[in-house]
Amino acid sequence: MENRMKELVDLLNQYAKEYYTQDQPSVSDAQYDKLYRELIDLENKYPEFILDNSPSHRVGGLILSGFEKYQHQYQLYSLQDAFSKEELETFDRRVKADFPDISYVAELKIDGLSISLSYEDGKLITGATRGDGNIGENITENLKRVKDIPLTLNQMQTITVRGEAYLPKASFAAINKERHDNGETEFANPRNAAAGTLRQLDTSIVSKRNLATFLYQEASPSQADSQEAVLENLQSLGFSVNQERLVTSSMAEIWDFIQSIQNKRETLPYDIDGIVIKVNDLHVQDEIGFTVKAPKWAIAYKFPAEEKEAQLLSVDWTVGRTGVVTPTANLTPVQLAGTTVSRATLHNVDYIKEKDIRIGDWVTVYKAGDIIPAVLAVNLDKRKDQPPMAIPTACPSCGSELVHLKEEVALRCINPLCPSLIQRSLEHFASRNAMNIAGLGPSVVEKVFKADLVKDVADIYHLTVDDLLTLPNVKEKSANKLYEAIQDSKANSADKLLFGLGIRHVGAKASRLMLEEFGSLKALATASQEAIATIDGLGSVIADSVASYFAKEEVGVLLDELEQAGVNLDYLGQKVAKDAQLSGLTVVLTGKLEQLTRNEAKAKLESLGAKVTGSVSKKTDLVVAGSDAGSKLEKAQSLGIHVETEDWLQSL
Ligand code: 1X8
Repeated sequence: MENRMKELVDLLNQYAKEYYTQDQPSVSDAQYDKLYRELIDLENKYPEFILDNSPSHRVGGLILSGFEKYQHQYQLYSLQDAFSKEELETFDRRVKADFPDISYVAELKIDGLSISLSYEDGKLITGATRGDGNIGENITENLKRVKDIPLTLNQMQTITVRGEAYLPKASFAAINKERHDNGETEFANPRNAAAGTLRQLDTSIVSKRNLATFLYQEASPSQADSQEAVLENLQSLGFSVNQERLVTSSMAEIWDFIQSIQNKRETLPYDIDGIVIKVNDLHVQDEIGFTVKAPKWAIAYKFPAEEKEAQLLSVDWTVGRTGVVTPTANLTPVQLAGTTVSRATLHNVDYIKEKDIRIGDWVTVYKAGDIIPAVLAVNLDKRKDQPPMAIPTACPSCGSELVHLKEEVALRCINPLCPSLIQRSLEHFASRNAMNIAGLGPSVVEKVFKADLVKDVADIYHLTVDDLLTLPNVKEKSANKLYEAIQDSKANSADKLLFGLGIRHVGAKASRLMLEEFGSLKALATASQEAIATIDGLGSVIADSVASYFAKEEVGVLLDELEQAGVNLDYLGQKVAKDAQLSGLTVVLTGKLEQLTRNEAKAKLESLGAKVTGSVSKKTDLVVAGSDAGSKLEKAQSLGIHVETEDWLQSL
């Protein structure tokens, strides 16, 4: 029996490897399933013979309660970046000044998540995320469910290896399609999807998604003499190793390699974001050494942001809450950095005029900051005889004349009664960092506005449950909830209200500073521009804007209406703080929070009187640490500072 079980395990592992990493299965799914069932039957009968590397360890859901921190035995380093041929040549000269005869290995830089795997006597013991390079998270159970990570090695070695976990482009597309069909939010790119998957507390989700890996480093001291030998060794131990690489002493050849990879980047089944170049000889690596953060014997060439050509079909002009009218391009769909893009920002009118962008043009599109699609330039060679783009002169929402203020790039609707502007303002008023009225998002705002129930922010406080029940598709439960949320918001500290009014240039922080100083909205409303401008951290632009806002007659009327409706106009921040639980304490937040956003946690701490700062020092009284907390937590521990959890914060 034992022999048959071993045979089955070896066969199944071999087939899985063919299927997942070589993309050439030698047996059908049905044949695989048959063998797998035979193995499971045997394992059920003879649990004492279950092998460490049985594929049965990879399935079966576990619900974890969280991830523990994992202190890396060997630090994970970052890489120095290069963005041009010149920077690579500088690197090459520096290395060769001391070691003229060395060669390099150029490898693909995988756009995934760095992982570290530790094996003892050939058996996988822990798998962890990179974290800050010193402390990561122990995600062993999830990594065991990544099918190309060997549970046991081909030799009984004790070794720690490093690599990248990624989601193949095709799997990413399939997951997003499913999420789309289920009405769930889609992942922005394969990297985010991979990160989201590895942070799942339900391990069965990892089993379902086809995460894969490429290993490229031995972190524990290596027997090998060169990086090339390390890669060969990793492969013979059973790891997935990327085959696309070049060993050469010539930076010119590396540059050609970079070009050739860049040309076929799109056809690769996974995302890459550059090429890593390492000194091949490990002994020379040792001699060259490290900076605090990165090895001096390696450099990462980063590809320029991906660009695609698409045809500009039409432009939507939309009015924001400040009246600014922004153009968005509708494009022929293109694949860009992992997603399908069919809309992209055109920024503003001046941008369109300056580049003379016309409907029907072929334009290059890229993702700014790798996330937001934007139009970069026009391909004039492909222009036919389109006329220049018609710039609207009337507001697309209310039809009133638009203005193009001097010194502004934007086109504005200055009609304070513009429906679009009012709806955006109401959305802003209800948003999280303003009055935080849950349930009053864009679709409900549109409904109450169209039903003539709400024309300005004060009207929100006159809404009754019966009013809400007249709206299309609003049921009793949600009407009651929204009504309660509106009532609750009346008690907010007035800095939330001030921010919610959406005065130009006035953000959440400026709102708080002004109310700390003046104590109430009424006092601020009668303050002079000069008095406001003296507040530390504010400038004359904000002061001008605030003073002229409150000078308007209709604003006075609005404040009266809010007050009559029972909305609090006083600043509550300090008052609460004086005798509050955390009064006078300096608190640092670190790590990822699960239940609160960082802003909410900060607001809660501040409402309890704490001062929240960004870095840990001897002056820190308390650290609240979420998951994945790194150097700040370590520092707190070394200084003997009291540490609390998010649950503790929630319990206050
Ligand atoms: C990060 C990465 C490296 C490699 C591939 N992909 C990455 N994301 C490689 O060496 N082939 S090395 C690395 C690092 O050292 N931070």
